[in-house]
Amino acid sequence: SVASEDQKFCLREVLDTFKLCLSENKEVYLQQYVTGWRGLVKFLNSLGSVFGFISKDAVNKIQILVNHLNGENGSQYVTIQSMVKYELENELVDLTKRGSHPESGCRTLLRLHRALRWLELFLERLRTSTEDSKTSVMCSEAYNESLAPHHPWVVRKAAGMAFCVLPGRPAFFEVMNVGPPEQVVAMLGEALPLISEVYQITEELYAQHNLLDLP
Ligand code: 1PX
Repeated sequence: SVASEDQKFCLREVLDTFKLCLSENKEVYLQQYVTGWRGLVKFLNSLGSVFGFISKDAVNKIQILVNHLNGENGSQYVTIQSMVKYELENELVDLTKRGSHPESGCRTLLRLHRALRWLELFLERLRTSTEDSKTSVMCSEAYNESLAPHHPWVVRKAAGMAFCVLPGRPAFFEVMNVGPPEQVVAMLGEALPLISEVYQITEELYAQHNLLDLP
């Protein structure tokens, strides 16, 4: 039935939401960015409870951004660009050490932004992988090149342990629910340039404002 198809998880739809993030003049809509992350978390949850500590942190950060979006200054949070401008002009960001703004949109989004780089690297490896490639290896390589340098030892250790129980490539492709492997590869080929663009635009914005190391 239509209803049961609705509930079926499909990664294509999740990755499509990142397409909707980009405005005509290449700004990034926060609402769509958050929606994209919600879908990814749903996917992560479907992989099992071992990933609970990861999705819990992601949900936490998503919720902080949603609160900003729904807050009384929500109109300042329409795009990542407007958020950065608003929070900086109003001194709502802890720039050098943690202080009175531990939940700024800027520092919170930075964590998801780094995780988006992990996603980009992991999906690119999946796209170019062969039948006997190991998801755990692709995942940890992507992690080491993106998030790991920002995480303390204990988090890196826990992440490494979780990666070890990732399903193998065939089962992983199944859960993605996109179709046969050729279709997964094609879908990734279409989705990746957009994820990459959202990442690059955010990266440049943060670099311009010296926000890449926010505590
Ligand atoms: C087909 C592929 C789709 C896969 C979708 C998977 C979505 C993954 C979502 C990961 C979101 C991770 C957000 C992490 C943010 C973060 O870096 N937080 C740390 C710093 O925050 P703080 O507020 O303290 O400055 C925080 O310490 C994090 C703790 C949790 C552990 C984070 C490990 C991240 C591993 C990412 C790889 C996910 C592996 C999924 C396997 C498919």
